[in-house]
Formats: sequence, C-alpha cells, structure tokens
Amino acid sequence: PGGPGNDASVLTKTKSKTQRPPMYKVMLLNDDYTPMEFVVHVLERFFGMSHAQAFDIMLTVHKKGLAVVGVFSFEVAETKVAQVMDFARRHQHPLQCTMEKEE
Ligand code: TYC
Repeated sequence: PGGPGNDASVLTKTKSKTQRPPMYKVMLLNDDYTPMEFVVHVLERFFGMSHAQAFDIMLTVHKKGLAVVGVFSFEVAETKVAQVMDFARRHQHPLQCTMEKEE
C-alpha cells in the first residue's frame, strides 16, 4: 500500500528519451603575450586540429577575446584544461584555458 519502492512508483516514473550526459565547453582566452604560433601549436597538439583550423580558431580568440575550442564530457574537458595549462606554464606563457557546463 503506497510508499516508495513499490511497483506502482517504479512504473509511474517517466524517463525522458532526450536526456544526455552533461557536456562541457573548453575555451581559450586571449592575452597580450602568448605567441600566436604557440596557441596554434596547442590547438593542433591537444585538440587534434589541422594547422589551418588551428590558425583560424587562434585568430578568433585573438580578435574576440575567447572561443570554444571543443565540447567534451567532464573528465575529458578537465584533462584538456589541465594539459593546456601545464603546457603553457612550462613554456612560461600566460595562456588561459577554462571549461564551462553547456546549457
Ligand atoms: N593575442 C596574442 C598575441 O597577439 C595571441 C593569442 C591568441 C594569445 C589566442 C592567446 O588564446 C590566445 N600574441
């Protein structure tokens, strides 16, 4: 007779067919000091872009201040951000990479 966990409450649960795992936008931020070629290299190396693609996105960041460079699961996004931030730090460039949950 009623209560959670009985057959009725299980059967009346609705399941959305459109639910998906949350995805995260990884973004690159502009600064005045990181060399353009370094940013292009980062996009090729960590985001699998062609040179032309990487150059295009780098210019977008340079002109607009930031750009989304990819959309990934939480774990992959976190790894990309960490890899870029570590690589930039090791080369002593102030390049910033961040992630944000997609709406
Ligand atoms: N603005 C930098 C320059 O003029 C180039 C740059 C592009 C830096 C993109 C960061 O995410 C960035 N050297």
